[in-house]
Amino acid sequence: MAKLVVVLGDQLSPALASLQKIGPDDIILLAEVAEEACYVKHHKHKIILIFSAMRHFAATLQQQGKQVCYLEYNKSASIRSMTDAVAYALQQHCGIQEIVITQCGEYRLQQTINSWPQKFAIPVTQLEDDRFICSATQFTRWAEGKKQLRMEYFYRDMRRYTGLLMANNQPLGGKWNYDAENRKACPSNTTPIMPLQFSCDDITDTVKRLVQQQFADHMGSVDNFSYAVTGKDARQAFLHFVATQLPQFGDYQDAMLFDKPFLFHSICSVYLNCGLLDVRWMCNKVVAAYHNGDVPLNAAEGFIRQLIGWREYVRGLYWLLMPNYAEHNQLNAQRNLPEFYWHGKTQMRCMQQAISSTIEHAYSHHIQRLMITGNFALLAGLSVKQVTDWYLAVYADAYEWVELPNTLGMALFADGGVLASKPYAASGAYINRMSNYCKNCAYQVKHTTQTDACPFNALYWDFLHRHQQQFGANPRLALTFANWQNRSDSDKAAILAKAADTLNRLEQL
Ligand code: DLZ
Ligand code: SF4
Repeated sequence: MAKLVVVLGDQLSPALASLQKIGPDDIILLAEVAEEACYVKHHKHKIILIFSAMRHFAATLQQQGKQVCYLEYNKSASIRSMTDAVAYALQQHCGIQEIVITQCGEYRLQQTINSWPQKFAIPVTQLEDDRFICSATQFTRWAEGKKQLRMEYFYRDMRRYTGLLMANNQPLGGKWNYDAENRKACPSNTTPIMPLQFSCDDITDTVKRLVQQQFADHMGSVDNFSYAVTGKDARQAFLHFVATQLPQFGDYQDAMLFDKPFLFHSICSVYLNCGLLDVRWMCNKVVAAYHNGDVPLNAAEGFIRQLIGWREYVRGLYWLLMPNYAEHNQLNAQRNLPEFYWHGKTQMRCMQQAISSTIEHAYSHHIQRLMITGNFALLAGLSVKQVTDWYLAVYADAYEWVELPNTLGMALFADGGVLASKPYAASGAYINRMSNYCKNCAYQVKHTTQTDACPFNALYWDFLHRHQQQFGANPRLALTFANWQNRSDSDKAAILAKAADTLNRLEQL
């Protein structure tokens, strides 16, 4: 019985459930389609990465003797969606009696796939995506009956379940979490080793020309694309990270430095999230480096926490809470996203740095995403929909299962605290502590109401004042609110007036 095995652009793993037990008559379908390439305006590097990695992956399958139906992007073709692509493949290859697909990463597409049995009148088997360690069912079981779904407790269970960095069912070093040792500011003269860059082969060059022609108005330039597009190169990039950057990743996880967009970050989420890397393989390499004495515990634990903690947790939450999750807007944030999110031309040095790295590399690291662009969006009350669409479009590692909880929940507090116990709101003082941006900035980080005041400062107080009812009783914000209350009425009025003026002039910042 011949099957049509549909492989999506973020499922490029040889170990993918649907690619096991492929018979000689089975057809593997990969399709570059407008609907997937345009549901948000993806950064050019993201499209190059996915199309080129898909083409390399298909070539490897063909070399292994498998039958591949590969549809290259063609703007004028009638095949515009995955559903069109499946219809075409079924028409071209008679005798197919079943469609097989591994569960996809976005609710939007999942709904479409759910409509296939009726549409095509053949069975559609959807397999568990076992590239994640925690299945959706396991996560639901974990969440059952819990009042709060905190990452830390999920993470501890995942450590116990995987045995990673554990001995006798206890965490190595005696502590579960070395978060407090992940917050050092980085000396300005640090010269971190760059993530590996890769030159383009003929396949990538062809895709670059296609992207330049068809997606010219999307963010970024095709000229500086340098991501790995095969599993082999992605693994090399990760091993380079483990050997050269990981030892300092722990200390400087939350640090930011002017013109050092990667610092000690691996950027391997770009590869992991489209399937070029395998999470268990990565974890084992990190643990081995720790046991070899090559990386300290705070670095190994910090990285493992991202992989089996945060990553698996946000994915579990996404599938548990969708589709309602996407509709949350607890703080009623409605303001339009300023244009500088797209071009990066702003005098706020921190925002300029985070956005220019986004434009250049389809990447900025987690603290830039959370505490710079995310924090600004939170303080200014920018539209949740516009901000989440922006994050989904501009980052090469962004698919909705990971992007939505991180942006809507963590950065914007729009889920009302499902994910975070308090809003990640911060004034310029935090940014000044964790970066060297402020001394290169047109604004003065120590000023709040003056003409040259750092916009984050008045916006921060205004945010707290605006949402006093929501957060006033939060014990983690008690000191902050006491600080606000202790100010004189005239001080408060001046700060709120400055914030109102700043919000009126967002485009000019
Ligand atoms: C992101 C993306 C893009 C840009 N293009 C394609 C495509 O043409 N074909 C495809 O199969 N997948 C693509 N993807 C990734 C999908 O959007 C992704 O599989 C879904 O969002 C589910 O996570
Ligand atoms: Fe950002 Fe304010 Fe520092 Fe400028 S002074 S870099 S706007 S935090």
